[in-house]
Amino acid sequence: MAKRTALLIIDVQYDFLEGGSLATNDANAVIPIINEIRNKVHFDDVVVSKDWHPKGHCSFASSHPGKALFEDITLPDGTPQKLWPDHCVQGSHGAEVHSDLKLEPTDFVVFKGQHAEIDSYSAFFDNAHKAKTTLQDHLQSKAITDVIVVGIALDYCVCFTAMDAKDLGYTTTVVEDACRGVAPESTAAAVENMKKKGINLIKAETLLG
Ligand code: VGL
Ligand code: ZN
Repeated sequence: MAKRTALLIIDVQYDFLEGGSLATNDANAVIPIINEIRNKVHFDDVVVSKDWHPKGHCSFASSHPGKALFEDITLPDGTPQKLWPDHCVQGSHGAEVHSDLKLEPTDFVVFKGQHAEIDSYSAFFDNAHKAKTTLQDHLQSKAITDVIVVGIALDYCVCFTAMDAKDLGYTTTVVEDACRGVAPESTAAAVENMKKKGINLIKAETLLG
């Protein structure tokens, strides 16, 4: 099968960037790196994911009176859930992709986390692995064999997306310096888990050099 590569740009939305409700440290630094990768490397397909929650989403601490921010709970269906500040509410400014990120009309936008009762860190499946997004059908329609994953957050949505991509049979690469994580410990653990799974972790210079 001919190698065909997609760039997956994960959740570069205002709420995860500096000043956002769930800002990750130094997050805006990924934007020029991702833009440079796009400018210098040819991709057969580019996908932009958006965390896209309804008001009152089950991942919001505000939806669980008596529970604390960042607490780990179990949802009624048994799925583990960390409780986040309200973020990426459908139609809000915080849910928009940063205007400095270079986008093209041909980019494929995938929405995730739209269902009130289940979260979706991965751009492929919800956290219970019950429902899929539009991403896998899209990549298959483009005969994609390889994915390169960048964006936010390395320890959550980037990691979950890369793990699912690998399970689905894609040759999977994460550009570590084109990502930022929520917390150092979970980021280090995510990197180890991805390496163990056979996901390639590289630096942007490997693509750009
Ligand atoms: C994310 C926490 C909650 C992410 C999304 O994009 O990594 N993290 N929702
Ligand atoms: Zn979210």
